[in-house]
Formats: sequence, C-alpha cells, structure tokens
Amino acid sequence: MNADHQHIHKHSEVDLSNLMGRLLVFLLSVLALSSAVDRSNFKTCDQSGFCKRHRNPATKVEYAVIGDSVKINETSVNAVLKSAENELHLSVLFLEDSTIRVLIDENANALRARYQPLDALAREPSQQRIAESDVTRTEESVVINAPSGHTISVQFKPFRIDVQKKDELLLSLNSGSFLKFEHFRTKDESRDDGEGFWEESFKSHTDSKPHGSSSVGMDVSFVGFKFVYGLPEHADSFVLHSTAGQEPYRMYNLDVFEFELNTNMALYGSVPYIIAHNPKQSASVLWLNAAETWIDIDSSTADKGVLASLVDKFRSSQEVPQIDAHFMSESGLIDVFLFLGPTPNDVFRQYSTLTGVYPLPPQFAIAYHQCRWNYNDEEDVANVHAGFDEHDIPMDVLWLDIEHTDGKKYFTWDPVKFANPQKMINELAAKGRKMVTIIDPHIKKDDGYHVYKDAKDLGFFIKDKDGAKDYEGHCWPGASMYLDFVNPAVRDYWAGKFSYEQYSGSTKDLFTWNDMNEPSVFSGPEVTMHKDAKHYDDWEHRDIHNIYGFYQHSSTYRGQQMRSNNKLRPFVLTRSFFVGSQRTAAVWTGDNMADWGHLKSSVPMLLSLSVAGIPHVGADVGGFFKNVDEQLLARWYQAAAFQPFFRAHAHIDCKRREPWLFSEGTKNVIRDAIRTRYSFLPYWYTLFYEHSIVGKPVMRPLWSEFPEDESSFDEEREWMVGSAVLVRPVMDPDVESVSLYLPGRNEVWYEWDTHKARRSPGAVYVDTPMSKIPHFQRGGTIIPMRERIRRASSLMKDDPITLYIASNYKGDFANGSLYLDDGESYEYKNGNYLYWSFQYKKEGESLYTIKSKNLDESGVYDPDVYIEKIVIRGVRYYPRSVHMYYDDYNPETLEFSHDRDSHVMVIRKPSAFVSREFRIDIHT
Ligand code: NBV
Repeated sequence: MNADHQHIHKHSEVDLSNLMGRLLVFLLSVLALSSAVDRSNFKTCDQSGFCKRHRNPATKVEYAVIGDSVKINETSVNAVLKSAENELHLSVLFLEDSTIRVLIDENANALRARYQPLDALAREPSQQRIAESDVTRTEESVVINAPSGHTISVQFKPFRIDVQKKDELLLSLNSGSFLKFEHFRTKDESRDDGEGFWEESFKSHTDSKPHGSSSVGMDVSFVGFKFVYGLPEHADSFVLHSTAGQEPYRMYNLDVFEFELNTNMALYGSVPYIIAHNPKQSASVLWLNAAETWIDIDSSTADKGVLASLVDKFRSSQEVPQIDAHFMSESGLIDVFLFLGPTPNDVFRQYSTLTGVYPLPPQFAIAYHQCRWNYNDEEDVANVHAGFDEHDIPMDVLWLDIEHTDGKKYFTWDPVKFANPQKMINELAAKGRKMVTIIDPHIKKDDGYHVYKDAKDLGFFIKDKDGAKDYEGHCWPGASMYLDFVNPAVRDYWAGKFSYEQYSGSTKDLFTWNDMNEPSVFSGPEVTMHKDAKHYDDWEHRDIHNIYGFYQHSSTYRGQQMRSNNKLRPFVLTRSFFVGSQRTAAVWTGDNMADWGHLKSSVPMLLSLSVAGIPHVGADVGGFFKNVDEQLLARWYQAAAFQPFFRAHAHIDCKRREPWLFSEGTKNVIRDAIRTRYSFLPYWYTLFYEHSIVGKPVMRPLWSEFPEDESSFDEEREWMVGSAVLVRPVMDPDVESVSLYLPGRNEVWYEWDTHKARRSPGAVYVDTPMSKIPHFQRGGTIIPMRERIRRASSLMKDDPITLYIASNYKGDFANGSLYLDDGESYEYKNGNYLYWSFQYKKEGESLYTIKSKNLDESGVYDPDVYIEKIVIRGVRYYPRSVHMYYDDYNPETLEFSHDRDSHVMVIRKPSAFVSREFRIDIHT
C-alpha cells in the first residue's frame, strides 16, 4: 500500500468509527425517548445459577468445626470446617481498634487458588495479641475475650460465630446456616452440580465456566438493630430494606443505560459494606470480595432464630430487632471484617484505617465544575470560559468529554477542533482555572494508535477465554481492546501515559475523568465483559470484575503524581468504584436524568457512598439525560452546592445549559448557589482535611451527628455538611415551603440567612421562594467562610476569612476549626499548613471571649490571611465594648454592631490573623 492509500484508508477508518459513534448516540437517544431501563438486559438472581442456589434453603448444608483441629496462636484462631460436601479452613483474626477478621477458604488441596482483592486495602491490617488466659475451650466451642473487650465465641456444631459486648449479642455469623462454599472440582457428568454450574447462558451470551462454579456465601446478623445502611451503589433508599420476596441487592459494576429509581439493581460501583446503627451502638461489616455479589436483607426479631437464648438478658428476645444480611459471591473466598464501633465515628475510623481515606484534594476539586458532552472546540471552550466571567459566576474547572479526542483515542486531541490544547489549557490556567479530559479504559483497535500498538506488542490486553487472542469488544471507538489493569506492569505503563511528554498537549493544569470503567463493553453480556475473559496470573474476569475500575483510576492517580515528581496533588473522577476507591478518586453517580426524582435520589445515593468511606461524591447537576427545565436546574444547583462533588453535566443531545442561557431570575439563583458554595470553601476544605485524619465523611447522615435521635435514622431529604451545617434543599416543583426536622436534644439551630433561632428536636416550616436554600447553622459551632467571591477558588487563596459563630443553646459556648495550605501541592506534608481552632466562651458574668489556638504545632504555614469580620448569632446580652488582645497589654478597641431583634452581633475588622494567637474580649 502506498502512502496515499494508507492515508485514505486511515481516514475512512476514522470516519467509519465516528459514524458508528454518532449512530450509537442516535440509537441511544431514540431509546432515551422510551426512558426507562430495559430490565431484561440485566440478570435477576434466578437467572444467575449461583445466586439461585445460595438463596434456596433446600441447598443449605451444615458446617461444623472439627474440635481437634482448633489451633490458637498469638493473634488468631484456626480450625477446619467440615460439611457433607467439603472441608474448609477457618481463621478468626483479632485486629487493632475493635476490628475482627474472619477468613474461610478451601484447604491446601484446592484445585485452584481463589482471588482476594487485597489491593483494596490501604495497609496490611495490624493484628492484636490474645493471651492464653483469654481463651476458653470446651467440647462445644472456643470463647475468646478479645482485646477490644468483646467476647467472640466460635460454636462448633452447627458452626457459628457470635460477637458479644458484655451481655449483649451484637453480631452473629452463620446463625442462619447459609454458609455455602462451592469448591473447585473436576467435571463429572454423572453428578448433578446444579443448574449453570459448568456453563451458563444469558441472552445471546454463553459463559464457558472452564473451572465450574466456585461461589461462596454466608449470613451475618446484626442483633439489636432496625436500621442498616451502605452497599453503594443503588438508586434506592438510604436505609437498606428487606428483600424478602424480592430481588436481593446486586453488586456488579455495570453501565446501566437510563437507570431506574427505587430499585436495588446493580449500578456502576460496588462497596459490599453494611453499617448498622441503633441509639447505643454502631457496627459494620465488610465482605471483601471483588466478584459479582448479591445480598439479601431480612429483618425480624431475635425470638425466632437460634439466637433467642443469646440476646440481651435484660430484654425479652421478642423486643430485640435483628437484621440478617446474606452475602453471596460468584467466586473468591470469604473474607469478612467486623468493625465493632461503638459510635458512628469509631466505625468511620475503623473502616477507613483498613481501606484508607480520601487524601486531601486540591482546592479546585471541591469548587464548581462545568461539564457537558461536549464542549465542541477551542472556541467553544473560550466562550464558556468568558461567559462565566461576563456573568460573574465563579467556576474552577472546564471539562472535555470523549469528542475532544482524535477518533476516541484517549490521550489524543481532535486535530481540527482541539489543535492547540496547551494554549487552551494555559488560557484557563491564566485565570486560575483548570481543565479535565476524559480517559476511558477501552483502547481503539488501530495499529496507528500508539497505546494500542504498545499494549498489543507488550501483551497488555485482557485475553479471551482461550487465553490466545486479545479480548475484543465494542465501545465508543468501535472495535476495542481492554487493558489488563490486574497486571502491575500495565498499571505502571498506564501511569506513565500521564507524563507531560507522553500525553502531548497536557500540562499540570489538566486532570482526569475515568468513565466506562466497569468496564462497559457494548457487545458484552449485560454491557460488560465476558466473565470467562482472562487476566494476568490466570484470573478470570469473574474473579476481579468489581475491582477493575479501581485499578484503572488508581493508576491514573499515580500517573498524575508521577508527572509532577510527587509535587502536586492529583484529581481523578471515576464512575466505577470498589472498596478503597476513595484513596485515589472522587465518584459521581453516572447517567442520571433531568427529573425531580433523580434530584431527590442524589441524597440517599451520596449518603450511602459517604458512609461507605467514599467522601468526594456528587451527581450530575441538572440531570444527564433529557432537557432540564429552569426550575429543576435552579433547585439542583442549590442542592449540589451543599454536596461534596459539584459538577454540572449534560448529554450530547441536550440543549445547552450554561447558566446565562436561562431567564435572568434563574441565572441569578444559579449564580447565588455557586457563590454560596465558594463562600463555604474554607469550611469544606477543613472538613476534607479532617476526613483525611479521622475518616469521617464530609456529607453526613443526621444519625452520625445525633446517634441517639431515632427519629432521624431514616432521614434522606436532609443531611449535615460536617457537624455544623444542616441542609434541606427544595427537591419538588412549585413548593412554597418545606418542612424539615431539626435533630438533637437541647440544640439550637440558626436559619442561615435570617439568623432565626429554633430549638430541637422538632419539625419546622421554611418558606421557599426560588432564592431560598433552607440551611441552618448548629448552635455551638464556628464556621470559617470567605465572602469575597472571585472567578476561581485559586484566586481566593489569600483572601480574608469571616467567622460565623453560632452560640449554643445556653448561649455560652461555640467552637470550630480552620485548615489552610497552598491548596495544590504536597507541601502540607512538609508542615506547610495551618490548623487552628476558634472558641467563643462565656468567661464570667459580664465577659465573653473569642480565642484562637493552634491545634497542630507542626503546621508552620503563615500566610497573610486575616479575619475581616466576625458574626455571632444568638447574642442575647447587650455588648458594651469589644477589645482585641494579641498579648495581655495594649488592647485595641474594636468596632461592632448588635441587632437586638435578630440577636446578631457583628465585629468588623478585628485585624486578627488566622495564624496568630489572639483573644477578643466582649464586655457586657
Ligand atoms: O462520554 C460520554 C458519556 C459521559 O458524558 C457520561 O457522563 C458517562 O456517564 N458516557 C457516560 C458514555 C455514554 C453515555 C450514554
């Protein structure tokens, strides 16, 4: 072929794939008109042989611990478990901080190894010693007084593990005898292993199952609990509901076109983790398995089951509620972690110690993001960029979707529409803004594409079931291959792609969006990869499916760290996620829709992610599919301004939605919502910092702040941002007011804009004209704000702070904190940060003080940031004079005002610096 021919050939290929892409988009949008998920594309439990078997009580087998096999060493109990079907190995390990691990695997003679997703964990769990005197062995059981003060008893026959705290039973494993472990075996035609054990079909696809089924399952009971949460991701209620007579919750990372609401069908990500909470206790369970997993939830009272005799001796078992969770996974082994609390914050810490925290993000990541599929070319980008300034709306990041590439080849740019990417990014950066491009894991099959060529030559693609050919699927570019991120060498290769040299046109101001990483395979079963496809080290896709996206986004993250020599903090957004994804990515809830139901559903979806350890989460503002009306869009901005990840996005076929394309009124509401977000950025940033230290979510369910207030346990219309702000946005059309619940006892809440104080507990009504976002400051808190709003958060870095003090119910105390650093580098790890607290206190009959204090002496950041204003809510006394002291001498008289009706006092220009100790005396 001569050069010309090649040229023509290449062009026709590009055109063809573009055409295919457009055709697909068109077909998808035609489908969109019908607007509901096509359920028949996705399996039910009954259509999945292993799930059906595990669920069926008739297939239960009894397991017993072989008494003689029990071995107790310094940190664990080990034993053989036996049933009529097979022999297993059990280990119970005692970990630090009230955490227990239970592992069940086949014994050493197994025909094949089982996959363990250990990369999901942040660290090797640290074990705790148990003394011989803490162990009691009898013929029936081994009982261990764990270092945490809990009693763990392993009952031999039938096998069961109970966790008790004092006299109360808290958790029980296998009390429903659902332990089932399909061991690897050789095929024997004369034996019936069960439907779909050796081969299974769904629609036009056949799963060859060369190793047969190797599923595992067991039940976990939460005793004394009526409420359980977690198991993201489902578009369903925050409180997990009973699945009796219904489909179990499904965890199988899938690209679900037009997902439905109020269903526990699988979605893009999976964290098989459940938190139980009651007014006295929180406890949680992680089922660490990366294969397809189904979970049945059943609620009952403890009087019926085998646990009746064990529940709290002081109550009748009829009164003790119980929730049973039955986990069923297609392969892998049983690796269960029990986190014993007792408070919600203990559980958050225990879980995040094991699976990691979200590291401090660069500040722009928590500001406002503007996205659509697609910003068409450099001129479009420039206009949108200018539009935000023209309309005085802050914006930090502009996003480019798949159309920015040269024929859906990631790491490339469309040569015509994006001919000067570096210049474009620099223009954004010159105004303090950033850019994000999308990088999907499917690789266009095109020898002229360097990533394809490299990966093919290096053997870096996932292989088909025979292990001979590269697995080929269909995605945006047409025929595509999929990088095998299970292979560490592939992860290194991928990370290298983000270097400035390799990703041409990229700069330090360009960040990454990983989409379609479930992985989405248009031509595969359930729009994903065939389960018998082969990965590195002989693993099957079925073994690793739910951790595939995790590996992609974590190597993207590492690539961004490497490109700056570990100087600058990365930012990665992912659609697919797994346990531990928070260590390297923010998560969004995928392709929602422009309707009120989807706006409402963002709250339970984001809360579920938050309590499962992933704090930087958001939903597409405005809804991805369908055109949005002005009212819905405005209300959506208002809600999302108080959610951790704040990004507007829209489908390629939707009308443009930049805020200025709407009426003046709507534009102003949107502008105010975004500006509100910017004013709260110092508070958000401090919350993300505190998350990175103690693992608490930033968006919190009411129960985590008010653990005893049972009436808030099923709340999913309102939430807390940190511990100081309660939000209840409007999520219905045309409402003139909303009612909301103020939780806690002896708490006072100040309506943000009116300063009006309300006592809790109780319901209140708030009028909701379009401009209103009902939100309250909790009495007893101090919130740092920035009120000079600029075009991007980076430009506000050295701006002064305003403190909002809300005095507590007694009117004598409040406190809060502020974390600051350069907002983008890792210099904070060298001490370049400040973490200070502020305290407001009644010191005597006629004296109140406001004091600052350094909370962390190793932080030495000393910017010229001062406090320009202090607002105090709930001031019922009459202030007579205010003085500032930097030392005990030379007080400076400060100006102030006090409104006797609203009880608000404002101290202007206190001329205090955030990194210098001060004291302000208020004399009454
Ligand atoms: O890349 C195009 C879209 C993207 O805009 C969206 O946010 C992702 O969730 N992507 C899905 C693929 C196609 C969706 C129909």
